[in-house]
Amino acid sequence: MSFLDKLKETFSRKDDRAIYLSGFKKSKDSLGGALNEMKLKYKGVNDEFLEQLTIVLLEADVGIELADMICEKLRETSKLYVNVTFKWAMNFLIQTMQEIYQETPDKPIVYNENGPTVIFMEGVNGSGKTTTCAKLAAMYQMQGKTVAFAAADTFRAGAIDQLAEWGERLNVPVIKGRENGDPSAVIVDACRYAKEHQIDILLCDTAGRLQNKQGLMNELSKMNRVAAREIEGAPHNTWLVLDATTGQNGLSQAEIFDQATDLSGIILTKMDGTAKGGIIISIKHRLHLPVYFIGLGEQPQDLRPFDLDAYLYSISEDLQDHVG
Ligand SMILES: Nc1nc2c(ncn2[C@@H]2O[C@H](COP(=O)(O)OP(=O)(O)OP(=O)(O)O)[C@@H](O)[C@H]2O)c(=O)[nH]1
Ligand SMILES: [Mg+2]
Repeated sequence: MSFLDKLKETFSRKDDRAIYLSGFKKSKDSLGGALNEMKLKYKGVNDEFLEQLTIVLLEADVGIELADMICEKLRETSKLYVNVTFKWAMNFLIQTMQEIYQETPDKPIVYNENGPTVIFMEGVNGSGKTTTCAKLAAMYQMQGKTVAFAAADTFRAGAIDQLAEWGERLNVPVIKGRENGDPSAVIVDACRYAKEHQIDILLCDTAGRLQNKQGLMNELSKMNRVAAREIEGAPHNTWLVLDATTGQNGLSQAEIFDQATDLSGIILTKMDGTAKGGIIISIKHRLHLPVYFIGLGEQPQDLRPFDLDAYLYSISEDLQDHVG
C-alpha cells in the first residue's frame, strides 16, 4: 500500500475529520491544485519538474531551504528507479514532508495538576493574540474549565478594553492594570486572582512589540520570573501567535521570540485567508516548535486543533484520485 493510500485509510477512520480538514481548504485548492496540474505538464522527475516543484513549494511557504532539500532528495532517490511515475513522486513528497515534521516529537500542552495553568500569548502586533485568547477561552469553557484573562498588553492604547470586551461577551473575568503600566504587575495580580478563585486556565495577553529586541527580552523575562514566583512552573505554556499570511517573515519572527523567551508552541492564525500552511513544516524543522491550533476567523468558535495528517491529506486528497 502506498504512503498516500495509508494516509487516506488512517485519516478516513479519524473522528471529527471534517473539523480537522476545515482549516486547509485553501491549501487543498492551491497547493494540491498546483501539484495536480504538474501531472499533466511533466513526464518523470527531470530538471523542469523539480524546478516547478520548488516554485509550488515556495508558494505554499515551505521556505527555500526546505524546498531545495526536498527536491534534492527527490532527485537523488528517483535515480534509483528506472520508471518514476508522478504517483511515486507525490508519495515521496508528502512522506518527506511528514518525516521533516516528525523529526522531533511534538511536546504536549502542559497542564498544571496543582492549580491554575498559566499560558502566555506572544507575537507581533496584529497577529491575533487577543482574538486567540477569546477563542481559547471559548474552547476551554466548552471543556468545563474555568478561565481568566490577564490584560498584560498595557502598551497599545485600547488593548485592555479589547480584551475586556471579550471578557464580557464570554463571561471571563479580566485582570487589568493601568495603560502604560508594568505588565509584570498585571501578571502578579492575575496569578493571585487565579489561585484565589480556583481558575483552571489563565490566559495572558501580552504586547507585541518587536522593535526593540532587548526591551522585549527584558519585559518577557520579568513576566516569566514573576509568574514562576506566584505559581509553580508558570508560565506552563508560552505560545507564539503567528499570522499565516505573513509568509516566511513568520519564521524570523518565531526565531526572535524564541531567543527572547522559551516558546513552547505556535498558534497559526488567519488560515481562512491563505494557503501558506507550509510555514508549519519549516518552523517545526528550524525551531522544533509544534503548531497546536489554527485560527480560521474572527469569532471565538473559529479555532481548530492542528493535525499534521489532516494537512497532508488535504494537500493530497485530489491527487489520490488522479494519480496512476
Ligand atoms: N480572518 C481572520 N482574522 C483574524 C484571525 N485571528 C485574528 N484575526 C483578526 O486580526 C486582527 C488582529 O487581531 P488581534 O487579536 O487584535 O491581534 P493582536 O495580536 O492582539 O494585536 P495587537 O494587540 O495590536 O498586538 C483583528 O481584526 C482580528 O479579528 C483569524 O484566524 N482569521
Ligand atoms: Mg492584542
